[in-house]
Amino acid sequence: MKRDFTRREFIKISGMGLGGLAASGSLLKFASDVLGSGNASPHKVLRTPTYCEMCTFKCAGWAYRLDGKPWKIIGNENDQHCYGHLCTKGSAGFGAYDDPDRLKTPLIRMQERGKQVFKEVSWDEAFNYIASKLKKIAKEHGPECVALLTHGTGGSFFKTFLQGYGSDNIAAPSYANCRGPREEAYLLTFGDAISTPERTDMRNSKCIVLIGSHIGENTHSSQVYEFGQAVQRGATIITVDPRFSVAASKSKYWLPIKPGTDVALLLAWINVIVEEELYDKEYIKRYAIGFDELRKAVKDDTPEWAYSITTIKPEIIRETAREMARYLPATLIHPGRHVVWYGDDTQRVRAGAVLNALLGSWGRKGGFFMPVEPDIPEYPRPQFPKPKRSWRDAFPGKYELANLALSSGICEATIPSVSRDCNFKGWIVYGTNLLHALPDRKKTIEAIQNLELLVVVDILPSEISGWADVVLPECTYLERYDDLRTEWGRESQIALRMPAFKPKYNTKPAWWIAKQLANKMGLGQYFSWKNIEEYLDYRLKKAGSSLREMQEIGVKVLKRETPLYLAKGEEVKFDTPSGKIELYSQTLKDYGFDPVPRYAPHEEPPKGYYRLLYGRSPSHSFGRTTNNPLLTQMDPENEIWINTDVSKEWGLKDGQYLRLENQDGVVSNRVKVKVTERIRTDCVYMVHGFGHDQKKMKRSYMKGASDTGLITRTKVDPIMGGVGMRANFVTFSV
Ligand SMILES: Nc1nc2c(c(=O)[nH]1)N[C@H]1C(S)=C(S)[C@@H](COP(=O)(O)OP(=O)(O)OC[C@H]3O[C@@H](n4cnc5c(=O)[nH]c(N)nc54)[C@H](O)[C@@H]3O)O[C@H]1N2
Ligand SMILES: Nc1nc2c(c(=O)[nH]1)N[C@H]1C(S)=C(S)[C@@H](COP(=O)(O)OP(=O)(O)OC[C@H]3O[C@@H](n4cnc5c(=O)[nH]c(N)nc54)[C@H](O)[C@@H]3O)O[C@H]1N2
Ligand code: SF4
Ligand SMILES: [Mo]
Repeated sequence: MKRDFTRREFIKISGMGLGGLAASGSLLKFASDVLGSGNASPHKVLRTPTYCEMCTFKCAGWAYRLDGKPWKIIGNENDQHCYGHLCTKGSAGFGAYDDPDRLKTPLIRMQERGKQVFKEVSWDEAFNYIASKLKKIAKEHGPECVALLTHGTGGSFFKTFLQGYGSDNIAAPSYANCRGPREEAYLLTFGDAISTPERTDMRNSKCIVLIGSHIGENTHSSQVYEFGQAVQRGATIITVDPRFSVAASKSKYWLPIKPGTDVALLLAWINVIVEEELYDKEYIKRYAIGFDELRKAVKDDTPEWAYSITTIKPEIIRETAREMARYLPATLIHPGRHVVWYGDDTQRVRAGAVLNALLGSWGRKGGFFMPVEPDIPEYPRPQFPKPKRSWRDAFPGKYELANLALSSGICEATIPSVSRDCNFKGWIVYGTNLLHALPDRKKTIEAIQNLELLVVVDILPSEISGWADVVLPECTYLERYDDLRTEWGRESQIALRMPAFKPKYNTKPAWWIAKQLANKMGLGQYFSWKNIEEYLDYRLKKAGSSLREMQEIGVKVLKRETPLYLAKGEEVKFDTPSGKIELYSQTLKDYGFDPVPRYAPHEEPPKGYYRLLYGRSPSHSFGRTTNNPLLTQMDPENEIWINTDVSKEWGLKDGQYLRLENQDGVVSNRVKVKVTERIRTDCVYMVHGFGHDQKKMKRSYMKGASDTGLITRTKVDPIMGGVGMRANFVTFSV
């Protein structure tokens, strides 16, 4: 197949030189200048609104066709997820559309699971197969024994399907394996979550503290954009990271902390701010409870104490604490995003939340703004049946502070055990490659082997699809409508995704798949709309717009009725049990946890081993883009970062290949060595999303190594079940 872009053309469009951020609006002008406008032009330029699905941040943009062919995708300037700037991956959306390895037609498994022997079937055959299995499971075990594992927009239609069927067991790895502890920590402290996009007011911050968050490599557009604005304004950036990240390179202070010891640093900062009385006294007095208990708890957590644990010098800890206080309340301790590190993650993030409270940054300019979101009624449908059981029943007395279902919990509860009266029998998997997203692959495969039905809805023959009984090929986001984007932010906004192209091959959008399957199951009443246009138009009219208007504008900004920040001296009731910001959490105490975060040491790497750290490439989203024809040209494989001294000790050279072996004897694929001063000597680092072992994804097959494969050990957060994945150590096998 002929591709539509050359590499050079793509790099130009995606603006790689700008730290992963793409240029945008000006290209539009370029288009009309070069091509002429009006009837005289020999070329036809058409644009349709979309929001991006290259990751799940949903930046709104425009997909351009030139003479009917893919041309470029750029950001929508009214969009608060991206401010008109898509990241490199977002600009490469046509690569997903054009990938010749895409799933092309529904498949049913013919031989044992994992052998990948499938027959091509019609949609109707696939639906008949799934419907008969689902009916059997409902009859024999109850509909609650089916779970939906989902990540991505179209998943919402399968949620409706599953709830109509009678199960509420809906989980996303982006909770237990990503940001769950963050949401729970902020709920416990301030009574509200951080969510997506983050309510961080970085564009106005005077001081930003990044604990691990590697913004710039993590390229969520508005986060990078606002961070960039802060850097340009000369805000103080303090980055805590064992690795000299891109963010660290923009920072006034880089604190190369010993991995796993951040709680000690955070407590020492709290100690300095409390003991030197640098906190926002009026704010704390008015809004917070538990200050005296906090002061008592951190009394001995001095910078000198923290030095021996973190390796960060006491004078630097004091200096950075004073710097934070100097700019309060416009100081932001960034809450992080992928926070499942060491199993004490809710407490670590809570220590940051407590620090934010002391600095008075919640609800204040330069700290955290008060987000708003559109309130659009659902399309009318009957009440869902009330499930008799939930995933929680599989874990009596555990993870009671989790507010969402745990993907890892569902996986565990699928493996038969005498202590459970029901195990999961069916999974519907939408847009999540569980063999890369969940650690401990052996366990994931064991769970899968105990299923009576595994349905995978994907665009690519991902590893998880290889284990499916039925594979349903979705069309890419550029070929479909989806539900409205209604995420919160500074403004209340609605964004529309509509097709730029007809679906290629025999692929279909999620809304169609879920609706057809519902009809087959006799659940059509939950999808009573005629087609997606009618569904969207109904909802949009309720919000004072219409499908027609949205097709023109892409993003609708609704009037904001409430202030962005707290007013001076405003009385506020926080949504916590006490109605105040809880520096001391009685809830945690009641559940048997530390009411004020405390430090506990983590296991050290054995001699000759290094802690395995992982993160993001600016030009890939997890493993979902590592087969993208445009992006693989830029970043074809990952590397293992090894400190220069360590490389000398082992006689390793930059650019050579080796294998990694973890503490349990698991050996990785071959991976290229990057010798660098930019990482400590006690750890190594790699980008997640490489090392695919799915032959059908030709460009990514066996390219680089998989961090997931090496993560056989986890540390589960006892508070909410988040799965800490940085508990693994590797050595080199040359
Ligand atoms: N080892 C390790 N594990 C991790 C992480 C890590 O860094 N290291 N990161 C964690 C984090 S932060 C998160 S959020 C999770 C994310 O992990 P996942 O939830 O698995 O997310 P992705 O990898 O983005 O999902 C990929 C799947 O969605 C498919 N897909 C892409 N677009 C579409 C579409 O439009 N429709 C459908 N139906 N499918 C589509 C892709 O082909 C791919 O199979 O992983 C977590 N797990
Ligand atoms: N380009 C791109 N951008 C993305 C994504 C993507 O796939 N690609 N995924 C998105 C998603 S869903 C998420 S959740 C985010 C994840 O991105 P973030 O939330 O920003 O990153 P983390 O995975 O928490 O952290 C990675 C960093 O933590 C450092 N680190 C490792 N161990 C420690 C430690 O013990 N202490 C400290 N202080 N630092 C440590 C690593 O060196 C690395 O720099 O990125 C989002 N943005
Ligand atoms: S951050 Fe990038 S990949 Fe993610 S939605 Fe935005 S443009 Fe797309
Ligand atoms: Mo994530």
